[in-house]
Amino acid sequence: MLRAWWKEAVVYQIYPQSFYDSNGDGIGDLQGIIDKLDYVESLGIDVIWLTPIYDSPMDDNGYDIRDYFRINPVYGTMDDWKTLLHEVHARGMKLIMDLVVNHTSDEHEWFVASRSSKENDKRTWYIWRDGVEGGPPNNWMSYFTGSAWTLDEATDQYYLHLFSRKQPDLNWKNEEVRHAVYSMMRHWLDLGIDGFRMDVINMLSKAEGLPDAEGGSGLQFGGEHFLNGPQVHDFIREMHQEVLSHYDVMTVGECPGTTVDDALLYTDPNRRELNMLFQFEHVEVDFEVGDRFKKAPWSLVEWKEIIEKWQVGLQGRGWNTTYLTNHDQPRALSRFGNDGPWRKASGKLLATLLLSLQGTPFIYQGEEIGMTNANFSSIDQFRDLDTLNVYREAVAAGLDLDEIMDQIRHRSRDNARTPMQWSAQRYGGFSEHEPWIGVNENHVEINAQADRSSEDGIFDYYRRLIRLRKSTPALVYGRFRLMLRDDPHLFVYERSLEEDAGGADNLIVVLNFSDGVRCMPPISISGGPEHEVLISNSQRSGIIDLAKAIDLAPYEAMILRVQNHRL
Ligand code: TEU
Ligand code: CA
Repeated sequence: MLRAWWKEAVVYQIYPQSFYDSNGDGIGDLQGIIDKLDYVESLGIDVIWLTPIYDSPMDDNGYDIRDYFRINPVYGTMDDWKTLLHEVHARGMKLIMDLVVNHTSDEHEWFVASRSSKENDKRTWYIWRDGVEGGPPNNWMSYFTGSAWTLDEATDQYYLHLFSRKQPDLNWKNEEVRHAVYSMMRHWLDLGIDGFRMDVINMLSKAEGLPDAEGGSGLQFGGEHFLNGPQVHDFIREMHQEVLSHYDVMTVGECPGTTVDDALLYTDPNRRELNMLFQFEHVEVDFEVGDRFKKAPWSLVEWKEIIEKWQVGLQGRGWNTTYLTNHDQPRALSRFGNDGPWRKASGKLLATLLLSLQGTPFIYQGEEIGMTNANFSSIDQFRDLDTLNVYREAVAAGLDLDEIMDQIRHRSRDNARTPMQWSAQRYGGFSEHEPWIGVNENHVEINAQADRSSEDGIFDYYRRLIRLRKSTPALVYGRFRLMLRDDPHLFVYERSLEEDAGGADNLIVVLNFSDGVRCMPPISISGGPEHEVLISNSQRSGIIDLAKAIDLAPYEAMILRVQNHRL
């Protein structure tokens, strides 16, 4: 398999407003990130992904960009940003920026011009249509609830917004729009950044004629007409040719509603589109069909199947990311692990999974110290517009609010957006001032300082895992093979690298996804039964004989290497 630096990299995602506040206004900022770069470096990180820090009215926390060339003053200045980039590079790390070009803010000068009159030369930069029978042009729904269309009084036409009404969709069919985006990308690349994370990049192309959606369920109603739409690959290949091919950078496309086959189109290197993508199947395993806020039970067997499908499907052809959470998802520990008595063990178990699959791993801030869901009780503690819209709709519909609050507490994006817990101090050591969103009360026990000074810290386990991944090509490039497929508690797989790929290696990853002691039956492996423990979240070490059954402790995790394999 083709080797590449971005396949071997470990990425750390920073959500700036919640990372570290350097000037005491309650909001994280660029200087705050600079102050914590040593921390990030000490984890063993190669690449930092910064979510949007551009000028924005902050309707959707910066995913509504007013000016692509300016920094939101709340985060600092362009000079601060340049210092940040310099300091990241000085530590041997790289920086990738968020590219949000499916939509802009409605306050972006392009949209201000576009909405001013039907004759304006920016009119066709966005998607405007006449209403139909006194209503919107079609029945598509915004991801944040309600119609995807808003009527603009000035010209009596509707504009399309797949997200909030303050996030109008750009018209990618317009060549001028595409070239304006490309030149903006070149601007940032020429400043020295190392790549882009591309927001909902698979939504750029909308179906011809913008037809009504049929049916009426699905995560984003109408999605069949704009997820992986007809021209999306043409657009991305053009972007590659015009911009990306001229730089040695990494690209990761955020692609909700994408199948393995779609993913191959985006990431097969011969097609010259993207390096890797974020797919969502494994983080939607507990969604109720048609209602993403409703919690459905998830089973490990189903989860393993999804992960296997992606591991095997892209193997040797495309490339993927591995992530368990981000700024849009609940905390992985609360969701797939156990944030009660087994917090540390299950935090390490999830780390073991994250860093032992094929695909570039993305760690989300706080994951490395075992942060949990926000545990908010009242709706006024929430800030996310999506959450607030869902609540408002439920109130309007007269639904059972206790039930809605229960769903929100599990699902809200704010679960991942509470401030980073640095210490047991007031406000978790994140700020001197009351933060823009509440700090989790458990910061008194769960914080970076406590974790790093304890004997069995999660941070240190991540660090060791990252080091192991770096020194073990099989963890990056090895072939994935699922074992014990039907076991409801154990997630066991092999990662193996053949001799011809530059040294054979055979690893087994063993994960007990349950709070009980589980017996792993004997497994037979071509390399023989003797296995050396490379890393473990328990006391286990030395040689293990897999020809015998083994009792695994609750949430036990380990990576083993076949012994008699000659390197
Ligand atoms: O998110 C797009 C999006 O809809 C998914 O991430 C969604 O949350 C997921 O499918 C749920 O499983 C991106 C940004 O990450 C998000 O923060 C923005 O709000 C959104 O685009 C609009 O820019
Ligand atoms: Ca600040």
